[in-house]
Amino acid sequence: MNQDELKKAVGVKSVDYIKSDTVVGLGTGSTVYYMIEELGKRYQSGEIKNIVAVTTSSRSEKQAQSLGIPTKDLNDVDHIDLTIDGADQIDKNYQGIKGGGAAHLLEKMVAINSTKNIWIVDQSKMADTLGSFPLPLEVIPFGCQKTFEDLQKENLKPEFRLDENGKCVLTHNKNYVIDLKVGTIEHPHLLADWLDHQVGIVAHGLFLDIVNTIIVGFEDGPKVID
Ligand code: ABF
Repeated sequence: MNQDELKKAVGVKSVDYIKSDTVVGLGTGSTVYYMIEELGKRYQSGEIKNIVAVTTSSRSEKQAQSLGIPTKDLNDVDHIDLTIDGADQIDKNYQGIKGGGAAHLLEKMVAINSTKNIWIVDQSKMADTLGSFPLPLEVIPFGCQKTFEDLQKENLKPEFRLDENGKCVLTHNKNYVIDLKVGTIEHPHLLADWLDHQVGIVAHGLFLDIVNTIIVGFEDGPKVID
């Protein structure tokens, strides 16, 4: 199986966890794309009924709506039963880095408001320690050079994420993204705590102690880690 087939296999499998009469958080990314596609099929066939989706990006919102899945804003639901999302890297303690798609602020808000979180990944995302995947930060444009310098002083190896025209990538909320290319994150909780206290940083991509179940795509089929 190629990487895309592994993503599809976990995306399809994860829909088994979505029950009728629930509020579902829909993540973002190429693996989640397959999950939403499968959810659309089962919703249209009536196998899954009466769900409402809270999405983490306009991409996922458009895809869900195009399949007839009703969506609501996070403000308009009183809870989310289950969110299914992708991840960029997961370590041996099941902590994760997300935000390669620059959607981690919305993803984190949806995740922390969810009773249960499932991540769906192909096997290449599993690692011993986090950090070989650059850690994304969403930063406020105002004073971003100061924020950048503070990150440099901490030796966190920041780089602004640029688009193909050399302009700063903009998030859903028109903020910038800085990627930290630290190599190895020995102490994710300490780093998360420090980043949480930097005023110009709106959200970092460390998702710690959030996930309940991980579905990993291997050659011989998806494996569920609870
Ligand atoms: C998102 O999807 C992320 O936070 C992460 O960046 C990404 C993983 O995408 P893919 O499934 O395309 O590898 O949820």
